[in-house]
Order: sequence, then structure tokens, then C-alpha cells
Amino acid sequence: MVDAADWSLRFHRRLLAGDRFGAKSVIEASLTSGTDPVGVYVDVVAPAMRRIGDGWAAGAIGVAEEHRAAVIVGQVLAVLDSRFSRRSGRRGLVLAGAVEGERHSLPLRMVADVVRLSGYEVQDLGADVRERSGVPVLVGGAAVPDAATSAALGGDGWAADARGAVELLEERLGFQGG
Ligand code: B12
Repeated sequence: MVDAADWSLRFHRRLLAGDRFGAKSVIEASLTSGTDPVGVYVDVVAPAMRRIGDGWAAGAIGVAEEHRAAVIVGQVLAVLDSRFSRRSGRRGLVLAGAVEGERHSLPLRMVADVVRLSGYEVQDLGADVRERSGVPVLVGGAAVPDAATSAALGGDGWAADARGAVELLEERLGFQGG
């Protein structure tokens, strides 16, 4: 059986090759084999992107390959979009935004989709958002490694990944079940 880690390695290879159709095929195959959409994001796509980043940081791949991989992932997320829009959004409104100066919008899109799938209405404001309102602020992403860092930045809650973000919302806002 091919598990999520194997799908992620295959996906990573297609990203490195700049093969967008192959990359989409890997994602479709992982879904067909039983990986759920959240698993595709958290266990297949995200580790592959982190591996791309590690390769770039180590000088094994160039900035062009890294950018190309990000574009392909954007296309893959667009294809998966409908799988994250089943629910009605009755559980509350969540605004998603990357802080000022932050251009890593793909991780945010993934968190937004997973939260949406859990029944929240999510408005994704994208990268480089300047405003901060008076509502509870949940913090996450690669630049914020733990809850202590989040608290030091003034966050009201922290999660390591998109699944954790949903748990955090339920804990914080008291919404239980689906
Ligand atoms: C693609 C990419 C880019 C793209 C972004 C495209 C886009 N539209 O998103 C571009 C080319 C723009 C880019 C630019 C830069 N990048 Co970049 N990038 C990446 C890369 C390869 C993948 C990012 C990604 O999609 N990861 C996959 C996601 C899904 O994983 P994730 O971040 O872990 O997300 C999960 C959790 O963090 C959590 N989460 C995320 N957000 C939130 C929010 C909340 C509220 C919660 C609760 C949870 C949560 O849930 C997610 C899903 O489970 C990473 C490598 C990496 N390690 O991720 C580098 C990386 C993040 N980039 C890096 C760097 C250095 C840069 C640049 C400074 C490079 C430069 N010199 O210009 C710029 C900065 C631009 C800016 N001002 O923001 C470094 C950051 C190092 C650091 N510690 O700060 C990394 C780690 C690469 C590396 N290994 O060095 N980058």
C-alpha cells in the first residue's frame, strides 16, 4: 500500500521536475487510494513543499525551481478547491490573513480550506495584511514554531498545522462536532 509519505515523495519529484500534470495526477491517485482532502494537504502537499524549501536552503535547487513548485501547488490547490466547500459555514466566521510583509499565502490557503471544510465561513485575505481587529487571533505557520512564540507576539492561540487549527477553533470558540 502507498501511504501519505510515499505520495508526498512522488509529489515532490513531480514538483522538482516542473511537471504540473504529473503533480496533479499524483494528488488524484492519492485521493483515489483513500487519502482524505485534509490528509492530502497536511501529509502530502505540505511535507513536499517543506522538502522543496530545504533543497533551496541547501543550494540543491535554484530559486526558479522553488518558484515553479509554488506555482504548481497553487494550481493543485485550485483543482482541489471544490473538495473543501461542502459545508455551509454555520459555525462562525474566520478571517485568514498573513501578517504584513509575509508573502507565504499558500500555507494560509491550505489552513483556510481545512477550516472551511469543518463548517466555518472563511474569508481568506491573502498575503501582507496590515489590519488587526479586536477579535481573538490564532497564530501559526512556519515562522511561529510554538505556543510561547505565538504568545510573545500577542496571539491568543497557536497550532502546528491545519488539523490543529480546527481543534484550536473548537477549543477556543466552544464549537463541538461537525
Ligand atoms: C513556496 C515558498 C515561498 C514562496 C511563497 C509562495 C506562496 N504564495 O505561498 C515565495 C517564493 C514567495 C517565497 C518567498 C520567500 N521565502 Co519562502 N518558502 C516557500 C516554501 C518552499 C514552501 C512554503 C509552503 O507552502 N509550505 C507548505 C506549508 C503548507 O507548510 P507550513 O508552512 O508548515 O504550513 C502548515 C502550518 O505551518 C500551519 N499554518 C500555516 N499558517 C497557519 C496559520 C494559522 C493561524 C495556524 C493556526 C496554522 C498555520 O498549517 C499549515 C498546513 O498544515 C518554504 C519551505 C517550508 N519549509 O515551508 C519556504 C520558506 C518558508 N521561505 C523562506 C524564505 C527565507 C523566503 C524568502 C525570505 C526568500 C527571499 N530571500 O526572498 C521570501 C520571503 C517572502 C516574504 N516576504 O514573505 C524560508 C523561511 C526561513 C525562516 N525560518 O523564516 C523557508 C522555510 C525556506 C527555507 N528552508 O529556508 N517562499
